Order: sequence, then C-alpha cells, then structure tokens
Amino acid sequence: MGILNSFSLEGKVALVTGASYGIGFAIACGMHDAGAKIVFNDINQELVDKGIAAYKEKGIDAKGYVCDVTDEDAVNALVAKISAEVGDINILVNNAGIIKRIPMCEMTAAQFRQVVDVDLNAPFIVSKAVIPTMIKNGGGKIINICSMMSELGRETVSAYAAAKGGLKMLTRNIASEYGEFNIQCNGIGPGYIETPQTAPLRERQADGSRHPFDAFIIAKTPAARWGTTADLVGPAVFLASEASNFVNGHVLYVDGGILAYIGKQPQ
Ligand code: NAP
Ligand code: GCO
Repeated sequence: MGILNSFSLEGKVALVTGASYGIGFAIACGMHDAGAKIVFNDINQELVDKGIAAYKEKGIDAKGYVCDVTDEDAVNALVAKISAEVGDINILVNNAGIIKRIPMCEMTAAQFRQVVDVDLNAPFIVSKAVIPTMIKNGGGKIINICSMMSELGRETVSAYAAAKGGLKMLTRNIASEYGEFNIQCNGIGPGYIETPQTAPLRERQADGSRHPFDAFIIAKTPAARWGTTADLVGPAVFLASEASNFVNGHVLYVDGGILAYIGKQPQ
C-alpha cells in the first residue's frame, strides 16, 4: 500500500461548506471514499435535507447543518456543534460561493458586497473558526475553492473576480501565518465546470446550437471540454491528505489547461 496510504483520510473529519450539490458535494464524496467523516452545511434546511438524501444514495452518512457562512456567530456555533457531535474538524473546504453576472457599472455596491461577503469574507470567517482547534490538535488542512477568476477577469464578473483574487491571497496568507503549526492552506482553481452555477453559460440556443460562451470555453480549453465535478476530486483528496504536507500557499488549477493556452484559432 505504501505511497497510497499517504492519500488516506481515515480518521479525519472534513467540513465542506455549501456542499448539498455541485463541486462541494463531489469533493465531499471523494473525501469520504478516502476515509473521511463528512460534515457539510448549506444555507437552508431544504438544501441540507436534499444533500443528506443525496449522500445517503451514495451510501454516505454525512452530517448536515444549516448555516449561512457569512454569519460569524452562526459559523462559530456550527464549528463548536460539529466538535461536540462529530469531532474536531481536521479538513476544511471553503466551497460555498455565489456569482452575480452584471456589468460593473450596472452593479450596485450592495450586490458587489454580497458576492465578496460569501466568496471572500466567509472563507476568512470559517477558517478563523477552525484554526485554533487545528493548532491544538497538531495541524490541519484548509482548501479554498478559488477560480480562473483568481487570475483572469472578464466582462460582468467584477465582484466575483475581486473576491476570488482575494481568496488566492487569503490562501497564501493563512499558509504564511499558520504553516508553523502544521496547517497547510491551499487553493483549488477549477476551470469551467458543469454545475448549476454555470448552467446559464451552457444553455442550448433556440436553433439547437451551442451557447456562444460554451463554444468560447471549448476553444479556450486544450482539453476541448468543460470540466466535471469528478475532475476536482483527486486534487482535493491530495490537498487534504498527508501526501501534500509540504505543499502550502499553492493554488492548484484544475482547468484542462485554460491558463496555459492562447486559445484555438477561429476556423
Ligand atoms: P453552486 O452550484 O452554486 O453551489 C454553491 C453552493 O454554496 C450552493 O449549495 C449554495 O447554496 C451554497 N451557498 C451559497 N451561499 C451560501 C452561504 N451564504 N452559506 C452557505 N452556503 C451557501 O456552485 P458550484 O459551481 O458547485 O461552485 C462551488 C464553488 O466552486 C464556488 O465557490 C464557486 O465559486 C467555485 N467555482 C465554480 C466553478 C464552476 O465552473 N462551477 C469554477 C470555479 C470555481 P444555494 O443553492 O442557496 O446558492
Ligand atoms: C463565469 C463563470 C466562472 C466560473 C469559474 C471559472 O461566469 O465566468 O461562472 O466564473 O464559475 O469561476 O473558474
């Protein structure tokens, strides 16, 4: 078994935020398969119940809690409740996120703040809530779900890009400040992944043709396809496991090569 043991998450408690479905759900399932006990939260009971049922269908006894990750008091209470009911959190995946696709000059400051609150302030809040216990227990793993927009901008996603760019630097700063306590904090930067969040970008046109953005992403991706949530599971298990104990402050882009590629020449 040798090297494969270093990828095991046996005996670990993993909290994945916003993990009733989508990327968080897939990462949580993969971490379960690697041996972790899965805990997740979502923003309302309906989503949590949906998530618990979905995990059960996969034979996973996940614990689900209602918690808005932007609410510091609720997050602190959640972390304490998880410690009492399940065990101290060893692995945190800051996955919960939103996007608003609005031209910047049409976006209100309140809309901008709402995106930054969930995508940047919340990872700060949840990380701050779990780090003291990780230090007490001799270390831990924090994985922040960043984005192509941690590196690149595009029209209509100013708030999201600002938040995800900030999340890349928060990742580096947690690594810098807490690395001496054997806490590794890294990011995963998914490319364009098929989830509800990107569904509007993939809708078929009335004539059955691809959405223009869909065709654009295919041309910008060497793999010539959208990613699936399954593509993110191996990288997440790696960053959650002992196999990555000397990887810190890194954002692992799982993008099919988008960031390396100028894009296919239009035919
Ligand atoms: P998604 O399908 O929209 O799922 C996000 C989850 O987070 C949903 O369950 C959502 O609940 C939950 N959530 C939102 N606000 C919350 C809050 N305040 N408190 C607790 N939970 C909250 O998104 P996804 O595509 O799986 O993406 C997951 C993460 O990956 C996000 O951080 C996203 O920015 C990032 N990402 C996605 C892609 C992609 O192509 N899909 C690529 C790069 C990065 P609701 O259902 O109520 O919204
Ligand atoms: C968008 C998309 C992207 C993806 C992802 C790319 O509108 O450009 O939603 O932002 O969600 O973040 O990595």
